[in-house]
Amino acid sequence: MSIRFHSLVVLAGAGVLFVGCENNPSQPAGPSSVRSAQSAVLAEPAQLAAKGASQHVVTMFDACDPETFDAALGAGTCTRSGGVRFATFLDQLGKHHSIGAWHFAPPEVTMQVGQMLVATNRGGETHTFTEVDEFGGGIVPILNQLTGLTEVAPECNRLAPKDFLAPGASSSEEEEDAGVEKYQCCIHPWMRAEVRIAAK
Ligand SMILES: [Cu+2]
Repeated sequence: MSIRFHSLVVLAGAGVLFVGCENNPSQPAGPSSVRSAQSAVLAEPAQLAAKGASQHVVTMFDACDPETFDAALGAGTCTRSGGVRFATFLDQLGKHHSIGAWHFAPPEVTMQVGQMLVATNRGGETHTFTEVDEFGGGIVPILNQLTGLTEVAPECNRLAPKDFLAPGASSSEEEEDAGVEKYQCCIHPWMRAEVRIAAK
């Protein structure tokens, strides 16, 4: 099987690459009305401690191999050392519809109204931590195809540049409403977390 990439669009400032495949051109993400959490500026632990808020952290992991990911997607795509080669990544995705090294940990969080939810990228690639009504595909058509997530989560089409979390970056928000929230990566849509928020 050969997969040809013909369009690479660099999102300025976010260091993220969108990959379009020839049957399914990628759609640019619109900047408007992002309802998800991720916009907030990184909250330093000291600031949180000062506010007296307790925080729950979801860590975003991947295992990209810089040499092969950068060769396929552009320099700077992957900033960790070693890992899963790009061809293996695509092959595994096609076979299993997900690849476990790319994940949110923990996948389930239980917390209370008034507490902080923090997402931190400890991988080598850019990820998003996007609240969605229902889990679905993301913004990279080839990854949607390989995972079988052909129905794109609409929230992923409304991302702003600040929603893209580069390696080392975090986002945080204070949870204000009780309920269950779903979060996914809009690049790697099998990366998911469910957050249960109890009333105070
Ligand atoms: Cu991701």
